[in-house]
Amino acid sequence: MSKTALITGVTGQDGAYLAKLLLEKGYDVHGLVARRSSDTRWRLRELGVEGQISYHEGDLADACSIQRAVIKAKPDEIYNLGAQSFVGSSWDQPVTTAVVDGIGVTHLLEAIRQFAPQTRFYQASTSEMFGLIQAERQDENTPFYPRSPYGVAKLYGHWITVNYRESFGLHASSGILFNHESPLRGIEFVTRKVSDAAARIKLGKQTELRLGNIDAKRDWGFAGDYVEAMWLMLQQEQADDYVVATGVTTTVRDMCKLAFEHVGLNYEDYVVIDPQFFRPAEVEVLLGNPGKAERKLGWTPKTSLSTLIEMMVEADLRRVGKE
Ligand code: NAP
Ligand code: F7E
Repeated sequence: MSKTALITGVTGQDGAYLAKLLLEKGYDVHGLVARRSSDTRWRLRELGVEGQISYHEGDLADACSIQRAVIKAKPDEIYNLGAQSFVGSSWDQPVTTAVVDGIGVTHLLEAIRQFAPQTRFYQASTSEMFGLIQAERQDENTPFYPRSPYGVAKLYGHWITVNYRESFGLHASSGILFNHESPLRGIEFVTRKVSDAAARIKLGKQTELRLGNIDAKRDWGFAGDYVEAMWLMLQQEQADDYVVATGVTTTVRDMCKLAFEHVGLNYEDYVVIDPQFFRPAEVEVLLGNPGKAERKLGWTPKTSLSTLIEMMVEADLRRVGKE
C-alpha cells in the first residue's frame, strides 16, 4: 500500500523538491495551497509534478482549513513547510510571521492530536533560531538566541513540536535546517539575487548588484539534498530533532565571487553596498554540525557550494537568455 503525505508550502522551493522525491517513492502526495491572486505553481511545473498532486485550499493561519485538509487527505505523514520564510520581511510583518510560522504549527499539531494521532509530523525549523550564536558550530544541544521576528516565531514552532511529542506521544520531528538553495529559490534570497544578477550582467541586461552585509557567513547546501533528510526523519522509529547542514561556512562576498567567476567577471566591478539591504539585527555567522543526522539518519550533503552556485547561475543564464 502506498503512503499518503500532506505537504504545507508545497508551492515553495522545498515543497516542490519534496513533492518530487515523495512521488518518486510512490507516495500519494497532497498539498496545502493558500489562495493567491496570481499563479504560485511555477516550481511544481518546473519539476514536472504539478498534475500529480491533490490540492487542498487552506492557510496555516486558519485552523478550520487545516483541520479539513488533515481529515480529507488522511495522511500518513505531514511535512509542515509553509511559512513566511523571508527574514527581512519578518520585521515588516511581525504578526503575520508569528501567526503563520508559529501558531500555524499548533493548528497542525492539534488537528493531528484530535483527528489523526498516528500521523507522523515534520516541522521545518531553522538555523535562524541560533541567531547570535552561542557555540562556534551549532548542533542539537546549542542554546538558541533568535535575532529576528522570523527566528522568534520559528522557535515557538520548534518548541511546540517538541512539546506535543512529549505531552501526547506524537511522532513529531523538528529538522533544524541551515540555508539551502537551488535554481527554484525565491529571488529575494541572497544566493538567487546574486546568481540572477551575474547572469543579467553577463548578458548585458543589468549593470550593478546592490547588496547589504556581504561579510555575513552562511552554511549553504542544496535543497534537493535537504528534502531527503526530512523524509528520513519520518522513517525513524522514534521522532527526534536533527541539525541538517554541510559543516562549511562561507561569506556572502566569497559566494558572489564564485557566481561572477563562473561567468568570467570580477564581482568587485559590479557589487555596490546599499544600506537599505542591512537588517535591524544581523545573524553574522552560522555553521552547522550535521554529525547526528549523519550517524542516525545516514544522511550526508552531496552538493558543494561551488556546484550549487554554478547550477543556479546556469539556470539563470538560460532563463534570462529567453526573456
Ligand atoms: P519558500 O520557498 O518561501 O516557501 C514557503 C511556502 O509557504 C510557499 O509554498 C508559500 O505559499 C507557503 N505559505 C506562506 N504563507 C502561508 C500561509 N499563510 N499558509 C499556507 N502556506 C503558506 O520557503 P522554502 O525555502 O521552501 O522553505 C520551506 C520551509 O523551511 C519554510 O518553513 C522555511 O521557513 C523553512 N526553512 C527554510 C530554509 C531554507 O534555507 N530554505 C532553512 C530552514 C528552514 P505561496 O507560494 O502561496 O507563497
Ligand atoms: O540572507 C545577507 C543577509 O536572505 C543571507 C531563509 O531561507 O535561511 C534563509 O534566511 C545573508 C544574511 O537568507 C543581502 O543579511 C547581504 O546575512 O539569503 P538570505 P537568511 O536570512 O539566512 C534561513 C536558514 C531560513 O530559515 C530562512 O527561511 O545574506 N545579505 N546582502 C543579503 N540578504 C538578502 N536577502 N539580500 C541582500 O541584498
